[in-house]
Amino acid sequence: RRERHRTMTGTRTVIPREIEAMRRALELAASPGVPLDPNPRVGCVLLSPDGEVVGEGFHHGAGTPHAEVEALRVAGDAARGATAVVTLEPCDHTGRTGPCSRALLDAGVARVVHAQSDPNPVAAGGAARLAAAGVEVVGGVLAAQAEALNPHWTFSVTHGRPFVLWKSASTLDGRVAAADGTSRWITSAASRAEVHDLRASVDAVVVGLGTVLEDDPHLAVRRDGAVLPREQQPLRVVVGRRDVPEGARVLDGAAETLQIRVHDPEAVLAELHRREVRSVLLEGGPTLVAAFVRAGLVDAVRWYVAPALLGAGPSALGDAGMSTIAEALRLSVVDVVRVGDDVRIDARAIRAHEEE
Ligand code: AOF
Ligand code: ZN
Repeated sequence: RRERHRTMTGTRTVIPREIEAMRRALELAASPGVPLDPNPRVGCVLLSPDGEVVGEGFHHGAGTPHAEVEALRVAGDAARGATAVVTLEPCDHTGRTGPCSRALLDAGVARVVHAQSDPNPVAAGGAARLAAAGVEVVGGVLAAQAEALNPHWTFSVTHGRPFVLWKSASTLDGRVAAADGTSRWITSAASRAEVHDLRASVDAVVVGLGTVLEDDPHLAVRRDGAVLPREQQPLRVVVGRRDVPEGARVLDGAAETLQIRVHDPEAVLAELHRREVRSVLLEGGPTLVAAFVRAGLVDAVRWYVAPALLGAGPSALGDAGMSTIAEALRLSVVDVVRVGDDVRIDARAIRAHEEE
């Protein structure tokens, strides 16, 4: 069975052996223990002209060799005339390391089969460079699987800002605290434990200064009661002009903390993008979240609903500039799950251009 895939230069055929190698490259890219960092997960398999695997490699994180370079090192002379099967279009730039396009050419690789095209404007162009040098290039093979390995990275290099996930927890009647301000333990222990995994899955956790002043949150990731090591913690970000009070728990050194002294969400995200933050978890409060919603900068929502009623008390979202039902921010539900006694809802924002 021969599968056809679109390339930059028309349609070319990919042999089953190459698809199999791409599956292996995807597996390599997803190797456990690879830290989530500013760079994508990438895997590479080198096939000799008769289809033997002569080298394998994957990227271990920013500053280390790219997947292709790893595989070329393993293959040595066997790379001459080989086919490189790689989950991301080879890069064409000198960043923390050199261009993979050049490394593949120098090694005498004859053919490149890649999955996702590199959406990073800084690094892209490898396919064109290789094709211009006479290498056969086929792109788009299992591209959706490759993209799914790096959703936040793909989003952020495509949009020039981090992916924004807003997390909240409320009673069934939408209260995030009681009228007297008490808000601890609205949701069950199971939901609260999950929030730590959610934090561990992003590069930064963002709150407004008001939330720091009112709730004094720690914002560090804990597992089984123990705070994870500092280098595994997402960046804690406090947005607001006034100083964070001395003794606030976010200043305790368990994780790095950054204060951004502007209110404009665009400026906040621009600063985080500059620091190569690919994803942020927005954890309140209502004023900061309202500013993000107003600016169209909430991409997804994770909500825990506790089966409780309060009847009074604040809601999760402040005035986001919507005064009539037609202006509501509409979400599309991705997943609904029971967690302990609570219901967890995952939804993503529907952008104007996605509506019929
Ligand atoms: C590849 N193979 O294994 C990876 C690529 O800072 P640098 O030099 O590591 O470059 C990072 C960019 O290079 C990254 O954003 C992405 O566009 C590309 N990563 N490219 O050919 C790899 N990790
Ligand atoms: Zn590279």
